[in-house]
Amino acid sequence: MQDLSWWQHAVIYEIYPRSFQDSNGDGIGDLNGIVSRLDYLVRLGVDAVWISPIYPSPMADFGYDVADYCGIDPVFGTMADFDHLLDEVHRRGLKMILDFVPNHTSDQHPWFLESRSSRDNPKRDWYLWRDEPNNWSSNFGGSAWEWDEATGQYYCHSFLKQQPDLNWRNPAVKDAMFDALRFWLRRGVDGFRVDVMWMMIKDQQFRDNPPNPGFRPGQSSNSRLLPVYNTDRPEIHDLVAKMRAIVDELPERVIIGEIYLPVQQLMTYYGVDLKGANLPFNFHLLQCAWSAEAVAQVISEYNAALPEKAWPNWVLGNHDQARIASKVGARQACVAAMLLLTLPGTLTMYYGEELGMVNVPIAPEQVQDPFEKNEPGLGLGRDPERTPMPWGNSAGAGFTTGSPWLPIGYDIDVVNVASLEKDPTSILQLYKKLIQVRRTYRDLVSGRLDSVVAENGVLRYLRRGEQSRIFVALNMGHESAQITVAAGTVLASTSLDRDGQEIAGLIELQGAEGFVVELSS
Ligand code: TEU
Ligand code: CA
Repeated sequence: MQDLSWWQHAVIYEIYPRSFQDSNGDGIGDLNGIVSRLDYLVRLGVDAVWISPIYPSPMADFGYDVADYCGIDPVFGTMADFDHLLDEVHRRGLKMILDFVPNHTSDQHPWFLESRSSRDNPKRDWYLWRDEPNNWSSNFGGSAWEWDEATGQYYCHSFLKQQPDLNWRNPAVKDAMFDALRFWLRRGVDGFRVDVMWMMIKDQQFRDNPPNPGFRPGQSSNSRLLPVYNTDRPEIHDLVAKMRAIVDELPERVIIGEIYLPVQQLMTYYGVDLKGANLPFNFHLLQCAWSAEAVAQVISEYNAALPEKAWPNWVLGNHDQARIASKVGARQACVAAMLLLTLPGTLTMYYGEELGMVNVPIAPEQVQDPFEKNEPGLGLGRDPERTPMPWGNSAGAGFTTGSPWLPIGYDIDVVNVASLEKDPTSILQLYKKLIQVRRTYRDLVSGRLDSVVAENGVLRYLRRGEQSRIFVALNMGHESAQITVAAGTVLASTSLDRDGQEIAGLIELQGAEGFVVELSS
């Protein structure tokens, strides 16, 4: 256990900074706000925070359009505020992971302003300019190519037209971006989550993408084509290895790749000799159906595909995905918590997950997300999962004294930190309990995962290492179900009422009940 890096046994907590805590009443979360809530994160028991982008940005995509990789947007604070936050994070024994957005910049980044100023500008080739567009589409709808009247060419944007894609084949781009990584590493950050890692390099010949035979109306328009030539290109792996080498210039740093790919392709991002991403994000739990069979399948498939010595990781939600409690319901959200916190490797939680926070309905006039604005009415918008963290049940939910940038949930009388911290049987207490159990029983982090079985709506599996053998049973259905358990002691149960019980033999699990048992032998 001692030889694990911090990031291997970490529970990482994603903070969407606009929505975590506002400190100055402008209705938008900020760095000083995060500082004021760090003690809560310590009580919760997480090990690291990943903060979505805080760099200067016109906010066309709420920070994923970066106008300066080495600064702080005034809406979030100053560089001094950042240094203070980093100190306060480290003083509490926590780690800080920043979001790095290498695929594209803002169209207001000085590099792009230069690039589009003329065809012979030295930075022209820093972006992807073409005389003719191909058929590639933007993730946010429409063509990936935008006509530039002044210079008579098209530029490529995988997302908004305000997010032009960088040309990662240009050595000067690599140098400039690697310098940005080093800037933050030297300031003391502990790692990076790399935005759309699998999209960074495109086909050199810009070949057209083939149609997607699986496309169905109602899906985003980008799904009409298979992203064969603009994502997951073979050249990406050299680039990821180079980024990893830079992060490894300092000890104990981590690089996490945001990658939405099938399991086999995902695994290639660990790199040759595991010299790629430390953690290619595993999003397979948030894409599968919520049934014992489907989850058993995902766990087994991922476990089997993991390269030798590659470190696993699991995710239940993020700022682009419907909240887990909305997908599976309040009771199953507790089962999901137990599932996540008993799986091997590094875990990532999304802020509010520990409260059972749900998606908040967004009225048309409240929409902020450009994805929803571009492709309205398909349920693609991401505002519902980005609403303010409810700290209390006052008007601004303890999030702001002003008017929040997105509406606050209608359920905050019940779903708020202050109330849930007082309630001994709340989902928040369950999260705290499970995180503590994971800290105590390190075999839950690094032990083997096997005997994964789905039966009668119950998912069960074993975790075992040198110190312990731990049995997990999760009733993913609504009906009660019987299971047989070898003799052991309950370490945690979703209803928080079996803890410490000695059990053996035939046990009745209520609907949506789960428990973690340390087996006696
Ligand atoms: O997301 C990439 C990505 O794949 C998403 O666009 C996803 O497909 C979509 O949100 C539907 O779920 C990253 C960031 O996480 C996202 O917030 C940014 O908008 C995007 O990149 C562009 O930087
Ligand atoms: Ca603010």
